[in-house]
Amino acid sequence: MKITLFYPPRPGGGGTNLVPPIGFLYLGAVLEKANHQVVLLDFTQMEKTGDALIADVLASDPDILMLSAFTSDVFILKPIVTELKKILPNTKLWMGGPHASCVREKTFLDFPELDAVFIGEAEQSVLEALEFPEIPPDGVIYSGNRFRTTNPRQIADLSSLPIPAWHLAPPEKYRGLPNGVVLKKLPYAPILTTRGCPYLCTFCAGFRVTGRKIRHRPLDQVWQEIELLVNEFGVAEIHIEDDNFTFDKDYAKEFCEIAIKKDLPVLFSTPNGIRLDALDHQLLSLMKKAGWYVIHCGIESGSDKILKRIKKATTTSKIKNSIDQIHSHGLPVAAYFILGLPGETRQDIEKTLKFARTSGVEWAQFACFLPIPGSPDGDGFLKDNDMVASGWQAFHNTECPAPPASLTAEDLKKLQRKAFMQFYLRPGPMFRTVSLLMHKDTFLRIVKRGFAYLFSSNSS
Ligand code: B12
Repeated sequence: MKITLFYPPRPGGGGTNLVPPIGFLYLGAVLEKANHQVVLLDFTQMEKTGDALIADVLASDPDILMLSAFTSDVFILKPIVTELKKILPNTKLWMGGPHASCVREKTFLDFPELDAVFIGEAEQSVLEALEFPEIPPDGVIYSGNRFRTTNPRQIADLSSLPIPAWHLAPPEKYRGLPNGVVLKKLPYAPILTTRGCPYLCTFCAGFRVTGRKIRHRPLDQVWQEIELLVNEFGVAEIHIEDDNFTFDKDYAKEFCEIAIKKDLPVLFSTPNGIRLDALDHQLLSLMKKAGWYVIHCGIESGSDKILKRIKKATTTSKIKNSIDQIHSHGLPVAAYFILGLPGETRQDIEKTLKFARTSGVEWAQFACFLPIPGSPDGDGFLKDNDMVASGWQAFHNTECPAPPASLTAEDLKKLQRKAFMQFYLRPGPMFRTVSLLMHKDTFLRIVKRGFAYLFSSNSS
């Protein structure tokens, strides 16, 4: 069969991360192994819309068009899918990925044109659906509400998966805005070493895709992929995008020991953020020797009351100790904070701003809370807000769709601007930023992202 993997465009940039679509590269690999003809059209990095986009899809002449979307992509994807159904009436339209996994059967409310919706990891279910087209596999809903079970699928044994089909998305093409606050070398490539996270953070819906149980890829397979990326694709920096890379410290330590032994010309980063309480001196020392040059972490809030409410399972004093521990290894810290979490007051947010400045972190990113469907906090918001009717536009990642009761979206945007200004308009962060700006690629990336976060709206 001819299968086209389709990732929608993100017009306007809007601070979005342009990262090779890891999930599609896994799907591409299993489909090619089963002798299907696969084309990947990743419009996030092609900057094509309208007729040019449609022409590319038509040229790929698919039997099945596989669509992937974050919730933030839905408002852009809706009219495209309507158009594609008109011009490709005989092509099957399947959707999977974060949005479909989070809203499940409700995906059809926005996309009645779809033939099937896949929930969770889909490497096995796509093969089953191709082999037995009449019977919906577990974790798949066919149009007309036909399904066997709707529990998300997860691959129990990650060693059964092939190396992702990197030839479909050569890292050299991804030079836009990568994930993470800082990046040293291009080209970079994201990889997964584990899937799943057992923590219960109320703002996160990752478990809807990859579940609560951590599964590990065998390290020899992970290193086979890294060697392919470095030797065949010239990758200079590897981004581990796991849900929780350091959950199993022994595994993370062994990863680093192999890196030190192999000594490839490549740097490492975990731009998704790792849990600070998962670190110890031995692991940090190994990470530094292996090629980590910064530690990204999700701190989220500087208020203990809020950390408790979001079930982050840590405290500000533990976080501060971990930051000091990281610094004792000569590594800088890049921290992610969320502003406007449910129940927050202006005072709580001010605590976060202050913690960002006083905790000693070198880099900080402040995002407005997003009520992600499928997460406990998101489901609360969606009960009272009909997003299908309003078209999901408010989920664009530069918007503040769900400010806490005591604040407006505009208040939150102002606090976000204040957070960036107060943090970066200080000698240390300013010096670090200027040093980064000396590099042309980095300059353009940072200016673009800064503008997107501070000033853009999704209509830009
Ligand atoms: C790495 C990551 C990213 C990376 C890279 C993602 C990429 N290009 O692949 C980057 C940095 C780009 C990213 C960005 C964002 N992310 Co993110 N991200 C993740 C993370 C931690 C892991 C993704 C991953 O690799 N999963 C594992 C792979 C195997 O899964 P997958 O890519 O989804 O693909 C599998 C299935 O979904 C399925 N599948 C996917 N597509 C399709 C299509 C078809 C047809 C079929 C059949 C199957 C299928 O099969 C694949 C193989 O099993 C997840 C958490 C998670 N556990 O998923 C959050 C997650 C997906 N991200 C999330 C969010 C909110 C965001 C941002 C909006 C954050 C922000 N505010 O900016 C942005 C959105 C993108 C943008 N506009 O910039 C949410 C998504 C919720 C939602 N409903 O949309 C998640 C679930 C985390 C959370 N906090 O809840 N993210």
